[in-house]
Formats: sequence, structure tokens, C-alpha cells
Amino acid sequence: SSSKILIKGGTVVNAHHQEIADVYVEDGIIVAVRPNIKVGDDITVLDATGKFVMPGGIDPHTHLEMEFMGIDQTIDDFFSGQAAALAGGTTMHIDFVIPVGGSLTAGFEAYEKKAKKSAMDYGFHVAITKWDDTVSKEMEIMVNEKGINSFKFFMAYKGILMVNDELLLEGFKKCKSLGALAMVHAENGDAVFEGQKRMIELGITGPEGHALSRPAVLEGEATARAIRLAAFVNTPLYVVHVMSIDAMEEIAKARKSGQKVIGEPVVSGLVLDDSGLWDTDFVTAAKYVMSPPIRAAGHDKALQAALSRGILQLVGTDHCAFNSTQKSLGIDDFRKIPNGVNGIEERMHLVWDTMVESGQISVSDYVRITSTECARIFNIYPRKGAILAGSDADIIILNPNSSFEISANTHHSRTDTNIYEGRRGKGKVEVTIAGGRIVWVNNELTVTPGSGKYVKMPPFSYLFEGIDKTDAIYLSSLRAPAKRYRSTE
Ligand code: DUC
Ligand code: ZN
Ligand code: ZN
Ligand code: ZN
Repeated sequence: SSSKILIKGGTVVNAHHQEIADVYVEDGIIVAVRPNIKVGDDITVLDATGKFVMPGGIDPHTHLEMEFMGIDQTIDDFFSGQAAALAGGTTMHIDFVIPVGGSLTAGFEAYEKKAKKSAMDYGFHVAITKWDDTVSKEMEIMVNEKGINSFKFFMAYKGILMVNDELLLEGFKKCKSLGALAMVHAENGDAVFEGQKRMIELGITGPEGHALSRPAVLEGEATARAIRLAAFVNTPLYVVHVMSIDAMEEIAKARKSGQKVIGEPVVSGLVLDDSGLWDTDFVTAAKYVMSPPIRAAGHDKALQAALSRGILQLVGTDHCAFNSTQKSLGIDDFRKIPNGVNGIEERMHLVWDTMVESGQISVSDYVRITSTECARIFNIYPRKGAILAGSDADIIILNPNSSFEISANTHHSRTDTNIYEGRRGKGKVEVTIAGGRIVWVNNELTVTPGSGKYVKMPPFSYLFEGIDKTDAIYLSSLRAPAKRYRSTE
């Protein structure tokens, strides 16, 4: 039966090691990884000679079926978004629960329901959009009962999602006490608001106004601020969608000083520049609108270099797809263009072509930045992110001599455009196995709603190792004269 699969003769690649070996899968789990595995007849055999056998991609950053900016729902729901992912070699994603009326519990339940039709494994981060005792208690429930180990704070989207510094501090402290990872969308939302008003006053209402209104300096400022507040609280920090040199350099500096900061570039920021936003056709330009914006040429190459040198650690997509009709909500005013781009289906191919095929990183590094590091950060390694006996059978076979071509005509996302339209490159995901099911082979997708599982993520990942339980203020208070400040008399 197809619950038993033997992958023969490929180069098996993990983040730490590669070797030519067979991989034997039974009932959704990798049972053995070694040369010359002998098995019986009732088994599906896949020949991987001359190809790479790697852990399926894990996308740490997606927005499927999200209500956002006046749109009921992004165009990809949990099923269509995951179908697209699987066709592109991604076998797990971590989506963001958006609270309902500020309630984390209500938000979590809503996302649980949406995700019932899942065709691949998934996890959740939870966004924090307001602060009170209820939210604080709900964070405990999320971590202790619901399998959440990360919370996201939006420093932009004034009036919708944005939090202030006071909330950031409260939230970071709570994350630290729970062993949960604090994540930030780092842009100065007040300044963005101001920049947008200025653009409109200047008569710039088209998609290019989006990029012009929120320059890289505002991403650098918020990244630096979040990093310093995390240092003050003494807790690890994860910066999502690092789009600029400005933000990347802040992360580099903090990491050099020993602070636990993770930087996640996204594919659009790595392989595109902002030129598309100046296209005179509204829909063509609007498809590139995301936040933070895709930057001018130069930022892309710098982010690639930072990724290859370990300054940035893993690649996401921020997949948040809208179709042309939804994008057209902002035809007269760029502030109303729903923010978001596609990428969940393209990430594995574009990172291979841009980083490995170009010679910037090794195949093992590719596995690390597309899968293993995400599994380690969110504490699900080696169940995920590895081709090891005992790991989940989330596996891809990539042919380095074959090529891919991207088009809205052939992609699996429901959106009618693709920001990578026409792009070709070397390296093709020929087979995707998710949870032991062969879902993508011979360019054919076979996906079943309900076959994906929710993956609970435990707190206190490796990022918390060596981090003192107390905050920086308490640590420095220990150096004060004990008599004056801590006398019991
Ligand atoms: N940026 C986007 O472009 N879309 C979703 C949310 C975000 O921060
Ligand atoms: Zn080995
Ligand atoms: Zn964001
Ligand atoms: Zn996002």
C-alpha cells in the first residue's frame, strides 16, 4: 500500500550532514535512513538517483484565510494555500491567529475551525493587539494548553493592529515568563501614518505611494527599538519580514553583542526590488503592495548576503494573497490596497535558485534556512526539519538539473496574478511527501482536506538557553549597595 514508501539512491540532505542513502517511510514516519534498504513488494518505490532528498519546507510566516484591511478573507484559504505550498515543496506552515475583538481564545477557535480542511501540517503564532489582565491570562492558556509558543506584536497598522511601547514591554515580559518567543512586525506605525498623509497631500495616490510613504528608515527605527526593548526585558526576539538593510544591520549588531535576535527575510524581499510598484497599470503595480514594502534594488542582494553569512537565519513568505478585484479596492488611494503578496508555492524554488544555484550557500544550508532552523526555533525539531529515523515523513525530492517556471496560469494558489510571473530557474521539486502521503508527483497534485494535523509547539526553545530568568533592570539592581535599597530594618 502507499503508506509504505522507499526513496532509493538519492542524496539525503540534513542541515548538519549529507550522504547517499535510501529513505524508508511507513505510516507517516521515517523508519530508516541508510544505504541499500531491502524491502518487500507492497511498497511504492521512488528513484531519487542524482537528486536531493530533503526535509519538506516549513514556512514560518503565512496568512491564510485572514480578514484584513476591509477584505473578508485573503484569497487563499487553508486548503488552497496549502495545496499551493505542497506543489512547491512546503509541507508545513505556521500561520498567525488574529484575535477576535481582542480575545485570543475566540481568535484561536476561529482559526482552529478554518484549519480543519488542512491538507498538510500547520502550527500557529498568536497576535497580541491589546493589553489587559484577560489577554495576559489568555497567553498562559495558549502556551500551557493550546500548543502556542510565539506571540506577534504589530508595531504598524495604526488603529487596527498596532501596539505601543508600553504594550510591547508588557507583552515581552509575559513572553519571557512563559518561555514564548516574542515576534515583531517592525515599522514605526505613527510615522507611516504621517508618511501616508503626506503622499496623499502631494497627490501621489498610486501604488508607488505605498513604498514612498514608509521608507526603510522607519523599519530600521522600529527594529532597533524592539531589539532594545527585548534587551531591557532580557528575552529573545524574532523579527518577521526583514525587508531592508536598515533592519538587517540592527539585527547584525545585536547578534554580534550576543543578544538572541532572529531575523526572517521573506522571498519577495530577497528576490525582487520595488520597480514593479511604478508600473503604470494599477493591478500590475498593486500586486506588489505588501508591508514593509519591497525595497529599492540593493536591499535584495544585501539580504541575500546576510542570509548566506548567518546574520539572518531562515526564510518565510508572508504569503497573504489577494486577487485583482480585492487589490482594486485601493484604485484611488494606495492606503486602501490590501497589503500582501503570494509566495508559499514559490519559496522553495526561488530560494534554491537564488541562494544555492547561484553558489551563495550549500545544499545543507538550504535545508537549514528553509526547514530545520524554523523547526528548532519553534521547538519541533527533530520531529520536523530532518530526514532522520523517527521524524515525520515530510520529504521532498528536488532535481537540480530540472527547471521551474512560475506563472499565474499554472500556479495552484487561487490568486489571478503572481509577483514572480515569468520567472524561471534551475532546480525543481519533483516529489512532495507530506505526512507519508505522496501529494505531488509528475506535476500532479493529490491533496485531501482534513489530512493535515495541528502541530503543538512547546515553550522554551533553544533560544532561552542561557537566558537569565530575571530582566536587565533586576540584574543591574544587584550591583546597588544592598543596605540602602534592600534593608529589612
Ligand atoms: N504585511 C502584509 O503585507 N500582509 C499581511 C500583514 C503584513 O504585515
Ligand atoms: Zn548520516
Ligand atoms: Zn507583518
Ligand atoms: Zn505577515
